[in-house]
Amino acid sequence: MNVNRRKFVGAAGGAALIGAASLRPAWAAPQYRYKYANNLPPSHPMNVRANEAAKAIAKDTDGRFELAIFPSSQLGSDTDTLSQLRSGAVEFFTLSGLILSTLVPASSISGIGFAFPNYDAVWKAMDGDLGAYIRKEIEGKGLVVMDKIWDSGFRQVTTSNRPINGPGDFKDLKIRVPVSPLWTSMFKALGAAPASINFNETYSALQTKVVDGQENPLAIIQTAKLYEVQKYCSLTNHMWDGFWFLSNRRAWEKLPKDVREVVAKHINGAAMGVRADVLALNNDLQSQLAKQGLAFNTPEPGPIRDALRQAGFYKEWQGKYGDKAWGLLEQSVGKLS
Ligand code: X2X
Repeated sequence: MNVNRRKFVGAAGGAALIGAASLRPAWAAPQYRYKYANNLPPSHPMNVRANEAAKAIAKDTDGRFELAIFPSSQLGSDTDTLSQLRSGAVEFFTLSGLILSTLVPASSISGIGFAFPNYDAVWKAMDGDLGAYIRKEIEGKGLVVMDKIWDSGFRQVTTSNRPINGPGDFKDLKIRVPVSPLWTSMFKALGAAPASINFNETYSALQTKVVDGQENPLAIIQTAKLYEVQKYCSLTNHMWDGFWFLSNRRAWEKLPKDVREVVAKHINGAAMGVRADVLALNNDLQSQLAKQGLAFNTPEPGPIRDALRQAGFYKEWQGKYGDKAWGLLEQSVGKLS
């Protein structure tokens, strides 16, 4: 009896030294269950890669941390979800830097029209000094942001009534844009009539002809089935867009350091997966979307860009962002205005 008892105490004492985590039975509920909200359908690489990350995080934290994913704006529009993120009702959210600019003005600079000629320039800026500057501004507003921005892609214009062959075709076009001053400003500068509408209301706004057009990367036009309610797709590549993976600060700081490291590692890993997936999709989807009924054309970007310049678009936004931020952008892409 005595021997057994001593053995038992010894074993338990030893286990206690190893730490509570390793004593967690496999069936125990997660200690942390954090909600991750986003605006895209489950089939978009964003959600495919987030699901992979969630599995890897559960495994590497021995089930202590669960990433509960809510795609398709299930928890609310982007505008609502940003408020919920700030209050802590939602712990994680991926949001376009352009929409985030309603809180962090500098974060829309990556969406300046025709700023990035290609992906090399995008990653040089966003994984480099410009991205670091924007992340600092985001942290300054009390949010936590992961290092690697998730790719959305270069954006293309779709409409139900006409192709865009040159800047003149934007005249009075009723086009849905996300809720962001930069987007509105850019399409006004092109002579269009932009309407700010959250993504979760975009399909129905197109279907009911509240607006005639919208603009998004092909991977979103495909996965959100926007081709069902649009006829033309003009490959304007007029701006690049990406999603910052954001966290509520209190929720993030509540996590033990080892859990934080595992989460950050797999979230940044997912970002790199999304970049590869979106690149492949945006290259491959044109023929599929053409079969689904979209009529494609490729306008010259030069005249559209000139129209922006003549409208004073670049000068205006350079003034808003200030010379420091503008200089960091031009460091990656060359002179813009
Ligand atoms: O709202 C959009 O168009 C989308 C899905 O591209 C963004 O999140 C900016």
